[in-house]
Order: sequence, then C-alpha cells, then structure tokens
Amino acid sequence: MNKFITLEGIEGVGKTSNLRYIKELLEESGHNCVLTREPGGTNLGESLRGLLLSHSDENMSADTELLMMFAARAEHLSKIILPALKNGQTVLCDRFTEATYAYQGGGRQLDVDKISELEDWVQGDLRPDLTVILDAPVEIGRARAGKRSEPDRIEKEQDDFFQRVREAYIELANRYPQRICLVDASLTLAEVQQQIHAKLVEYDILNA
Ligand code: T5A
Repeated sequence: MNKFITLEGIEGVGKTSNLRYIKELLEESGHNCVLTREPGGTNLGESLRGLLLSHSDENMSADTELLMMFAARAEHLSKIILPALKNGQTVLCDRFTEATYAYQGGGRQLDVDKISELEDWVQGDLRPDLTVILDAPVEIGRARAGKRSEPDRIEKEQDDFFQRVREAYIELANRYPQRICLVDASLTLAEVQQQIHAKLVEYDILNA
C-alpha cells in the first residue's frame, strides 16, 4: 500500500488546494498518508526553506541554491520519507526533485547532469511512484498566486523564468510518462480534481 506521490507545478497552479483532495481520496481507499513538503518537512529542512525563500540573500548563487535544495532533501529522506515508506505509509509530498529539474535546471539553467548526479547520490534508486504536474500558463499561476501574500525570493522572478520552469516540467512528463503525468490546471478546481482522480486510477494508485 505504500506509495510515494509528489505534486508539482509553477507557483499558484493549485498544489496546496489539491493536496488535501488527494489525501482524502487516498485515505478513503485505505492508505495511511504522510503529508509533507519540500523544501522543508523537517526542522532543519524548514530552516533551510526559510533561508532559500527569504529576501535576505537575494544574490545567492544558483549552485548554492541547488545544494541547499538537496541538503534539505537528504534530511527529509532520512527523517521522514524513507521511515514512512518502510512503515507501510503513503507519502504525499508537495514538490520533490522534479522541482529541482524545473527550477534550478529550467529556471536557473544549471547543468542537468549536476542535478542528476545529486539525485542519484542523495536518493539512490528511489523515485516517486507518481508525480502529478499541475500545468497552466504562467499568467494564470501568477494571477492566482498574486492574490495572496508578498512574493518570496523565487516568486519574484520574471515570467521568462517561470516559462522555462513550465517547459522543463512538460519535458519531464514527456521523458518519463511511466511515472510523471500532466494535469491541465487552467480549468476549474472541480475539473482539475476530476483529472487528478483519473490519473490516480490510471497509474494504479487507486482502484477504478
Ligand atoms: N523550489 C522547490 C525549487 O526551486 N527547487 C526545489 O527543488 C524545490 C523543492 C517552494 C518554492 O521553492 C522552489 C519552488 C517554489 O518557488 P512552495 O511552497 O511550493 O514554494 O510554494 P508555491 O509554488 O509558491 O506554492 P503556492 O502556494 O504559491 O501555489 P500552489 O500551492 O500551487 O497554489 P494554491 O493551491 O495556494 O492556489 C493559489 C490560489 O489559486 C486558487 C486557490 O484557491 C488559491 O487562492 N486556485 C484556483 N482558482 C481557480 N481555479 C483553480 N483550478 C484553482 N486552483 C487553485
């Protein structure tokens, strides 16, 4: 019953809004879920998240950003994700390594081979059983996210950055269709949830 499921997408596409929905669906079908997020999920990871998203280091180098994402991930894997999976629980994670390929690879244009080496080092063979990418045009995500608080250090990037992030996500879904899928997040919340439900069935996470 233990599955590792991650939810991805550019800012404001609706990850937070849909995580609870996915958790409910999984729990109705008997999964014992752990809901967590990246960067974060542990005390140290949440501290790193604060540093990564705050405006105190606007000029942080892209390599530093990449290494901090993986430092937080190493801690998250060892303290939360791996113990939960070992314990038979399903881990539902708001962003994971696909975000690194999208933001640091696509957005910051870092060499994806570096990301891939870190992924292999930190995760070994572990990859999510299913990654759902909520896909919507940048202007839709920005309009939805803009209704909330002040933008953080990454949210304040320009549209071309988020366009590259979006394209990198689409490329990942095309490259690994056996474990990564796209959902059209530009539709109403009810329509997005219908698609998510269908994907969970299609990828054998839920029964039809
Ligand atoms: N990051 C992370 C990296 O650069 N590399 C990495 O390796 C990792 C792991 C983390 C940041 O870190 C970066 C990426 C991020 O910049 P985050 O906490 O994941 O940040 O935060 P955001 O992506 O900023 O998440 P948001 O909370 O901004 O967006 P969500 O969760 O996608 O959107 P949500 O659910 O809050 O929805 C936004 C608004 O839209 C409405 C909601 O009600 C809400 O008001 N909404 C809809 N409205 C209409 N129709 C729909 N279908 C809607 N769905 C939601």
